[in-house]
Amino acid sequence: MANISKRNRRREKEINNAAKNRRELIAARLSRRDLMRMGLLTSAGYLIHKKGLSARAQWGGGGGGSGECDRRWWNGSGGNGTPVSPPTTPFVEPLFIPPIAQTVASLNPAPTVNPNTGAGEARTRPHQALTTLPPVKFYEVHQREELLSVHPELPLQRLWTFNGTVPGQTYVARYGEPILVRNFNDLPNDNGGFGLQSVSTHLHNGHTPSESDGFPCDFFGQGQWYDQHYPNVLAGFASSHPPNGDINEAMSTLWYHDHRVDFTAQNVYKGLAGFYLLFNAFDTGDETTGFRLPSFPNFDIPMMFNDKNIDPDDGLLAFDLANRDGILGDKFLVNGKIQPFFEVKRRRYRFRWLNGGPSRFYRFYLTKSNLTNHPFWVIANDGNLLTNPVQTTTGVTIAVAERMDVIVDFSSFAPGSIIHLENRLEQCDGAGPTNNILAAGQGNKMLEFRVVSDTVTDNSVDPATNPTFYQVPTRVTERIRRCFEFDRRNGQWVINDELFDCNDVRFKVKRNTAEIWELEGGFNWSHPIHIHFEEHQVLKRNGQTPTLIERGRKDVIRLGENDDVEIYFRFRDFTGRYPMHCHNTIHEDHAMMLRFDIDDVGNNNEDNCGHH
Ligand SMILES: [Cu+2]
Repeated sequence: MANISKRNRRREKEINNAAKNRRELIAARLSRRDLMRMGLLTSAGYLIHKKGLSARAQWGGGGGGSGECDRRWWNGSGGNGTPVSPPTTPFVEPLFIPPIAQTVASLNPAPTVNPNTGAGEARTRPHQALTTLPPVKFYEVHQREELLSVHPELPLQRLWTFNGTVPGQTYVARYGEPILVRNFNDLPNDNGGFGLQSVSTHLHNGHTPSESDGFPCDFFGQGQWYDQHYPNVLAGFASSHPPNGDINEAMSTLWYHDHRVDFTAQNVYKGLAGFYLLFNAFDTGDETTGFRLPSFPNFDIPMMFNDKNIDPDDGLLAFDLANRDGILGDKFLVNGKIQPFFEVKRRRYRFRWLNGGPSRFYRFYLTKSNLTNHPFWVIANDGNLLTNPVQTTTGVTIAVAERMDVIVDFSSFAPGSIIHLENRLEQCDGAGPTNNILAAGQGNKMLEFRVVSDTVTDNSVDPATNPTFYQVPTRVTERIRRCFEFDRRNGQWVINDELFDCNDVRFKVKRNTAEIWELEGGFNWSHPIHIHFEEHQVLKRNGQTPTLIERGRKDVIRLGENDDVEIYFRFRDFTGRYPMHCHNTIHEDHAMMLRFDIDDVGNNNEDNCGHH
């Protein structure tokens, strides 16, 4: 920073001032729609620059595609005028492992089928399956503020937590064991700069009845609570595969996160996310049984990745509402800590990698100290276990909300070896990655693995022996084909030209039927699209058979520039409302999402393929 010219210093000041002004708007809890109404946004969706809101507009620059990253300093670390975060020393703190959620003996008042509004419950619809799939475990979770450290060289942060930690407590669930979570909103009156004290908690990838799904418009306020019933059943249990469901629909790495309409990005950025792991008789959590995957919790480690910005003035987490394209941070967090280290023994580990957002795409490599790649095995994507492990020496890409379970074997390393988990995917702004792969050592180092000398046994399966996990579920003829274009209109984000509206049922799916959807991406933007309730199979990507990693089941589909993807679904067992949305949480809030309902009639809306 020694050779920065005076002009650059002035520019840096402008960026900081503009960011400060924007933060005041954010602290006022104005949504994008409020800003539009107040005339503070241009028709293209940028904040007006007259009042010193948009550093980007003043400069006239802005990150846009490859080559622009060289100019990143001009636009701030995250592009779009975000100030550069203060420096922090990497790899000084151990990886934080979120605690396992503990049950309570009972809940008082006892859960009821109908919403217990008299006692403060915010649910609006009765439970569909509380009596047929009665919960055998009960949890009580309080969403509350906690002062937490993201790095020892930064002040404590006022984060929003589930029971006190970021990520929140990890649920360890089993198929055949329904649970009920009583979720309290105990968030404080002062939001500390950003975040809305109104929440809806979604269990991402759950085959969950609608009223417990965490639909974005099922939000609830401070002092209220909401009972969420997670049946932990395999899809098809009450339809195609009675009574236990289709084993080939088994899931393993789920996560939960806030999904409050219009405010998801802020609330998740503030900390409201955690893991939910599902085990069964095959994926047992014990490496001597079933598929013999590395034992939980010692050798089976969930890792949530986030990139965030820190205000250089006060060292506190900064959220930039104006950054409508998507927020890129210049600080990289694993399980809530900036660049931690993790000591590993000389054996195999299962890592459950989750891109927690808000907007960045990653491509992860394991970089050895001689700058060569350590190969690893991908055993699961977000649709969970693949048919067979897939080895990679060229990394693995993870879009927001995607998960990749990998097996890494450290047995060939000498004690004292250092390996870095490195993101080498170049991305200059929220629009999406450039798809340039940076050279080893030139990317973002997320985490440092330190190999320790302890002797250790390893009873886990060797992926090189090509074990078989689940088959891709068999298909039935689809009832209908629907088509969706994901695009940008007037600075907002639309699906088939429309913004999200809680009450607008865009189409109805007939329960227990199959559908094929065609999803089409727009020019110059990447969108990780998530559809709630049932996993899909990717039939075709741009007319081609998808890769081995994408071929099985998925719950997030990556739509790159002008991509055309065909996916297949069944919608079984439960009814109600669900969303499809972009999981770049900034796009989602502004308002690339739609509502569809599952009922026993269905309709044929949005089937006008090729005529948008
Ligand atoms: Cu998007």
